Amino acid sequence: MVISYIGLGSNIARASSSPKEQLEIAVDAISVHPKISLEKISSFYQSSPIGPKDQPDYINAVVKIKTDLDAITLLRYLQEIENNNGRERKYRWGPRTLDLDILTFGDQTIRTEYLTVPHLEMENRAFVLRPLLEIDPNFQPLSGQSSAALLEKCTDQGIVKRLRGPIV
Ligand code: A4P
Ligand code: MG
Repeated sequence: MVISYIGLGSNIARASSSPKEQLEIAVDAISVHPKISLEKISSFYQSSPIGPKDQPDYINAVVKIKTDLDAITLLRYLQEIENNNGRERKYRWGPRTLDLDILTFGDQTIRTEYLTVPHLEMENRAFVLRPLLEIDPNFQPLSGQSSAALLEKCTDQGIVKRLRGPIV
């Protein structure tokens, strides 16, 4: 069993699902996999877009799972959930109905064409750090810097609201 953290994000609605509902659907889909056990879900956070600014605010969250899957199989499953929820890949860091990123996978370092773990940007992003530290205050940043120092560096990233997470 490996512990993995997954980052969730959405900033465009799909049919009748708001970004918040898209995240709830994704959490459900992650939790029903027979080889995934959902351990923790953070609150949902509203954040300004990082990257191109001409897109709506995001809703972000982080979940902690335990799994028997290997990393690439987990990635494929997450991509299947994205695709089932109307994900289109138009341009890097552009708006999306659903984005699921593997932040960490046990203590593994993976650098392949399809998968980079730990996620390269995770320690620079308040929308990852805030929910991650909410569910695991003792999380040790892999860069060796303190989580407080990392958060301090991204205070200007406009986390504007904290929404209640899904009821589980
Ligand atoms: N890939 C490599 N490593 C991973 C990983 N650890 N987890 C590959 C998931 N996928 C990984 O991803 C492109 C390819 O990355 C995949 O085919 C997979 O093989 P994508 O989801 O299609 O494209 P993307 O999301 O546009 O690229 P990227 O680099 O994953 O973007 P990010 O880093 O996810 O950033 N602002 C706010 N406030 N909140 C957000 O959630 N998200 C982004 C997207 C930009 N700005 C944001 C937010
Ligand atoms: Mg992504």
